[in-house]
Amino acid sequence: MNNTLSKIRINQTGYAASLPVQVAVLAAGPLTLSDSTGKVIKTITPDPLTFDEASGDEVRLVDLGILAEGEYTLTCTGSDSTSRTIRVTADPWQEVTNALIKGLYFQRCGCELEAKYAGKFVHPACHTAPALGWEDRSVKKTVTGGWHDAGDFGKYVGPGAVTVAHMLYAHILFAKGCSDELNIPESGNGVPDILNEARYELEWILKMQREDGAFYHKLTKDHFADFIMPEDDHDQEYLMPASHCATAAACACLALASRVYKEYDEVFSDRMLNAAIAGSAWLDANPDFIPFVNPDGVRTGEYGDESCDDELFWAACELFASTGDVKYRTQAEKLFHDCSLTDYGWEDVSGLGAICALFVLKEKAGDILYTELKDVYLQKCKATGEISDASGYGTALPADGYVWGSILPIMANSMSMILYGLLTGDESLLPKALIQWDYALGLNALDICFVTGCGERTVMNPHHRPSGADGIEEPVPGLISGGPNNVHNYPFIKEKLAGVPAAKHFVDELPSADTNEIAIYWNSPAIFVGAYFSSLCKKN
Ligand code: 9MR
Ligand code: ZN
Repeated sequence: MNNTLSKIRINQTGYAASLPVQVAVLAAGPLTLSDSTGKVIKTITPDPLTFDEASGDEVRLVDLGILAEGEYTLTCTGSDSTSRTIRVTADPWQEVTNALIKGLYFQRCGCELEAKYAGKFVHPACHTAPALGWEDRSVKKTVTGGWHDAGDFGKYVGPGAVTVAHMLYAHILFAKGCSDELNIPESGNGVPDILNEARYELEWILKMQREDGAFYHKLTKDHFADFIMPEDDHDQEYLMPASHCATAAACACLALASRVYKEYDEVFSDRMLNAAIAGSAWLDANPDFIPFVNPDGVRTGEYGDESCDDELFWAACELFASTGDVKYRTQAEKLFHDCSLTDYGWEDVSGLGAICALFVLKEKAGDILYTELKDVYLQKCKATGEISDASGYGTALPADGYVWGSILPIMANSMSMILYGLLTGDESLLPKALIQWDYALGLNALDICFVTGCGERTVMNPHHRPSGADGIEEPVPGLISGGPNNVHNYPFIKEKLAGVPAAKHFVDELPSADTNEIAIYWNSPAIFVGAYFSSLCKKN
């Protein structure tokens, strides 16, 4: 990677001819924009640089407006003269959106990744041995399939459920931006590939249900593997204890999926709805919430959660939408006031319930879940826009918000701003929603494109076992790095990055799971955002 950071930060995958071209500039001089013939078409009088707390940079955001298709040069004249090429095309982001969806194919467990789909990133089937119950070793079950969660080979129900939900809602709301064929084994079967890929996880989630309706929290070994290929990881996998949060998230996701797949496969759709209803009955019969903690001797991802109310809220909304049974609406109404409504990640899924209420149930949701919820929701979306305004780079994250996987709240805030526009018809937050997408692809304090295989300066050494172990220089493509984190770091990162500001607390180094891991549920909100902006770029 070229190590000199340009003073002009851009979306490295290009810009759309129908949407504002926004860049960040770290140099004070006047700007000129010239077209491919060298003719200056715009001169911009500079606003002063402002101090950006998250990065420590003096920076200004520049909106170049809507530009016709073509290649431009943006030059900052003056003592610190600098320039950068800007490419504008009609539909620039379908490729990266497709890559992000295909990234999940590369996470498939339990099957061979064949050259005709995986190119050079092939590997034989992995993790095919039966799993044992952690608590009851007499339980022996074949639970193959699903996606590896992240840089590790674990498979976790809650994170899998939110990943699938982001993909299904992208399909429901912006099908035009996520309907391409992706060259996966199911391609051409008459079902959109985004749904084919999500089904790979759904089939696994179904296998994670116990006979009494509860869902096991996760399927992992007792420790993380070394940096080996998945097919070389032969240690025993265990079905870890069931949990309330995993059960509620699985119910929600399966109830949602039962509606989406109905037109393609009614039997599969019914299986999912029945599983969701059985899971919900288990939750009703076991109302005392017990947070999941790793059993003694288990060191894989915990995905613990202090509350399940958000999972229960989401499940109630989806079950009401799929069954029409008002008991679920009553449950959701009771829970809604305690929900954030604008979080969409594994820990707080209440935003997915809000999407269900606002975009699926609509008036059917009634006064509380529609009218009242919409008011609260829209106010929160607006506040997200204010966070973006306060950042020198337009990033919708406060300086103290750079947590492990900061890409998630950034993409989540973009989702909220997009949905605000859809609900109100007011497009004032759209440029800010777009800056978050630009952030992921290079408009940031690190001048880095966080999606592997894309952009001029891209992540090369993600914390991802196959990328580290396959002997291929480039990482597996289409995976998004968690990005800067200065809240919860490994000691060696703390030491190495002492004094480095939050938005730059990142190293593109394989051992740094805390800043540079990839995860399925970081890919998926980016898929949602990418599918939306790609849908806007389609002519009809
Ligand atoms: O995404 C999780 C993040 O929010 C937590 O702070 C972090 C530390 O507990 O764990 C992250 O999740 C990891 C999981 O535990 C195991 N698989 C890889 C995940 C991504 O780093
Ligand atoms: Zn595997």
